[in-house]
This record gives sequence, structure tokens and C-alpha cells, in this order.
Amino acid sequence: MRYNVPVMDDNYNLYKTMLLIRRFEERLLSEFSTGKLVGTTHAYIGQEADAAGVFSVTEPEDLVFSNHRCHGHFLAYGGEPYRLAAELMGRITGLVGGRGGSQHIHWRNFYSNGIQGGIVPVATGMALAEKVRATGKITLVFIGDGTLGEGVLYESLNIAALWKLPILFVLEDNHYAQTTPVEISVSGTISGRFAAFGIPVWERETTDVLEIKSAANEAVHSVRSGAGPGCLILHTHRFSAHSRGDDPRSHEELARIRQFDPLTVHGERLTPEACKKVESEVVVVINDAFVRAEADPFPQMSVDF
Ligand SMILES: Cc1ncc(C[n+]2csc(CCOP(=O)(O)OP(=O)(O)O)c2C)c(N)n1
Ligand SMILES: [Mg+2]
Repeated sequence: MRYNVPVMDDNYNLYKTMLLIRRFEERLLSEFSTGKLVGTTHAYIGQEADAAGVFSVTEPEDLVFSNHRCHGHFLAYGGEPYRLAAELMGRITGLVGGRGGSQHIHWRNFYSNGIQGGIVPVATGMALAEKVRATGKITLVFIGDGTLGEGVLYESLNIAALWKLPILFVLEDNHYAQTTPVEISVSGTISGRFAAFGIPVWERETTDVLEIKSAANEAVHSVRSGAGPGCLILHTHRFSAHSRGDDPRSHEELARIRQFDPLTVHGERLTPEACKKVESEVVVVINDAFVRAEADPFPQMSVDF
């Protein structure tokens, strides 16, 4: 079912997924500087444990709605790095024919959209459709702390709770919305926003993929059991700039959050030999993805939209 990411049922494969995301994003940022990629991009570096932990406990047929920072979610979902690289390079072999770029991708049951909060009511409606059809699939929608300011989120929470929809809201709090710290943009508590609608919350402040996996497992199980929506709040850290250069944080702050590197935290559970083996496997996949993508043709441009 999945392409390059094996089922994440052990420490080795959880680490491999996180390293795949890290190396993909690093390559992406370096390719941008050479002008080979189009549009913009938002790297997931630092937050890899969230995606790996969550997708290690979902089913391949579950529905996923992501946002502007979608590459890590897509790769942990099992998406092919080559198709993603081709999309970022605007090639016809890209996930959506080279027309979506970094933020607007689709493959199987995975969708992303760059408008903050815009995809939340869509995800809620899709969760309703799955409930009506009794497919047993759950829907996941990823949002950031900065998206708590979007009113449409609360309309969706209300309907999801009232109609007991099988949807899990995954809130990744990386403490910033572009350059705005969460402290000056979110009143009260994040969990309180969901609790106000009677939605149960699982909340973790960690970059340990095993802790995230455990919390995600409980949340996913609750939603799949028919109990209604759930919310998984993951407090994390973004190591790279918001997009490609906008970062007001001090060197001291960046050095402080680096101590929470999920690869270091989880890598200590593997032998040095195993870490090297993962590295060598991932390097081949990433290189192959970008080299193949670059050789592919651009789509024909047409004025007939
Ligand atoms: C409706 C809307 N307003 C503004 C933007 C520009 N924008 C893109 S990402 C972003 C910050 C998002 O912050 P957060 O939700 O915390 O996600 P993060 O970038 O931290 O992952 C902004 C303001 C947008 N994409 N959509
Ligand atoms: Mg944020």
C-alpha cells in the first residue's frame, strides 16, 4: 500500500520515516537556493516525530487533510518522495501534474491546502460522508497553533461534536504562526478551545516519537470506536524558518530547541550501525527522487482553464 515507508511497527522504521522527512526537507531547501524549484515551501524539520507517531497508528485507507507544511505528513502517510519532488519542480509527473506545488497536493486519500483553516470544514464534511457510508475510516486534519484564529475551525468543531463525526483534529503547536509567538495570539488554553465543544483532548509536550505514538493510538482508537471527534495536541519545535528565510528567533532560542531534536531522542534507541544503515538507505531514496524528478518534462501550458 505504502511506497517507501514500511509499516512503522518498530524503532528502526520509525527512525527511518523521520530521517526520510528530514533529508527530503534539507534537500528541498538546498535545491531552492539553486532556483530549481518553483513557488514557496514550508519545511517540517524538527516536527518529524509528530507525523511518524500519528501515521504509525492509522490505517492506509483513512482520510488525511494537511496544510501548508504538508511534506512530512505526506511522506509518513507513505507517499512517494519522487512524486513529491516532481510536484515541487513543477513537472508533469508530480502528484497533481506539477500545478499544485508545495502546498496543494493530492494522492489517494491525502489532500493538502495552503489556506489556513480552509480545509477543516472540507475534512469535517468528508468525515460525515464516511460516517453516513459506514466505511469505518476516520479522517485526520492537521492544523497549527496559528490556525486557532480562524473562525471556520469553530464552526467545524461544533458540527463534528454535535454529529459525533469520526474526525481527529491534530494540532501541532510549534509556538509560532510565521513570526508571531503563540503567547500573543492565543488566549486561554489550546485544549480549552476543544473542550468547550465537549471534544476529548490528548495533549503531549514532547518530541519523543514513542510518546506521540502512544497518545495518537489512544486518540485514533477513540475516534474509530464511534465516540465522536477527538483532538491530539502536540507541542513541538520547528527548527527551520517559517518558509524560506523568515525567522525572527535568536541563535540562543534555536540552540535551545535543537536539544529536542526527535532524531537524537529516538536515535539513542538504535545502535550506531543501525543509524548508519538507515542513513545510507534514505540517501539513495532522496537522491533518486530529486534526480529523476529533474529529468522529467514540464506540463504543456494551456490558456483554456
Ligand atoms: C487564511 C490565511 N491567512 C494567512 C496565510 C499565510 N500563512 C501561511 S502559514 C501561516 C502561519 C501558520 O501558522 P500555524 O498555523 O501555527 O502553522 P505553522 O506554520 O506554524 O506550521 C500564515 C499566516 C494563509 N496561508 N492563510
Ligand atoms: Mg505554528
